[in-house]
Amino acid sequence: MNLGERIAAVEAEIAATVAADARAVEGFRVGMLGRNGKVTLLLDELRHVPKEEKREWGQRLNQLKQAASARLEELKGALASTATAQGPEGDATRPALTGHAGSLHPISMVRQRITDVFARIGYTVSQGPEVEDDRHNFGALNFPADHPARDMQDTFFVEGGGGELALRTHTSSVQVRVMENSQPPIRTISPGRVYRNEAISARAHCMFHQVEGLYVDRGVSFAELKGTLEHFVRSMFGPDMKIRLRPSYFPFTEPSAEVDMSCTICAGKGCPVCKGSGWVEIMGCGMVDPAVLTNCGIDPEVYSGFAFGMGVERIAQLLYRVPDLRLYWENDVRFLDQFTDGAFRA
Ligand code: 2U9
Repeated sequence: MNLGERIAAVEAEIAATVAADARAVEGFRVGMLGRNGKVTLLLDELRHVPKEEKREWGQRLNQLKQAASARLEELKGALASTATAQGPEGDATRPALTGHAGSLHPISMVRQRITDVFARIGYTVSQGPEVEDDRHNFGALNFPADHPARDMQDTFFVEGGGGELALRTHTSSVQVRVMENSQPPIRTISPGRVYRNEAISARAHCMFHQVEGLYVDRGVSFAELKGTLEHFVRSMFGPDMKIRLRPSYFPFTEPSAEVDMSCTICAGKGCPVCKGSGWVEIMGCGMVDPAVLTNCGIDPEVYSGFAFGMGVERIAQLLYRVPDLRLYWENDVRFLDQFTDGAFRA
């Protein structure tokens, strides 16, 4: 390499140098400007340059020395500001930076609260697969072969599953598995994600979270179902809440009911949210159909049971007045931060 190329190589090295700590900065200083540093050695070469070229090379080498000195100051400056911001080498009295620690998603928070209410009254928590077979999602739960839920338009079928495998449309499938594998008394809830082939809007999503509950034992009654749900609603929303049950239909429960509670916005007086009725719908429930018990290996002559199901997004919406379901999954910190103690604002 001639002198010009060597100068260019050292210039490039100076520009590319970074230093993570004080040792690296000192290494740069010694390696470039020390007695045997690259810049110093190049400056020495000026002695061997022909007289008529000395002025030109002298200028270039001086520029190189200035570049090395300027970079050294930059590296020192960068190190000083990081130390002040982060470490004890800087200002040790500064409060520690809390950073972006994040926080639980509101749906996780509400799912946990729901789970806690039932855990305190003796319910276990059951989990199961999100990709389910036809028997656990539909067949054992009394869905007839031509039920619309089994249609491609309502359910996401898994490619290659031969029409047998689908994303679960409810977590009742988990409770079928519990009943298949154990005998009463059974008291369990199954929280989890479920999927339905819906157009996404303010009121519907193709994925949401459910908590379903199941209680099977000798002599379980509808009155106990109502008492349990009243306890749940009062634990979640406050001791003055009332519930009412309206007759409904589900393939897996008989009789079945929709559960309403006092409107959280107007406390039952009537407002736009409850459309003037004073009631808002929060969940469904019913007595487990004897055919479902039989399908799952439990004798309906000996045992009876109740079941209920709710959407976690719906419960969170009523707790926090969330106007649009899509907000939950957009990951906009302006929305999420309202459920934290300011974790994202650190
Ligand atoms: C078994 C037998 C019966 C669970 C039940 C409902 C009523 C219900 C909906 C509420 C809103 C689903 O999330 S939602 O769209 N659920 O209305 N779920 S009874 O019944 C069962 C569960 C398991 C073995």
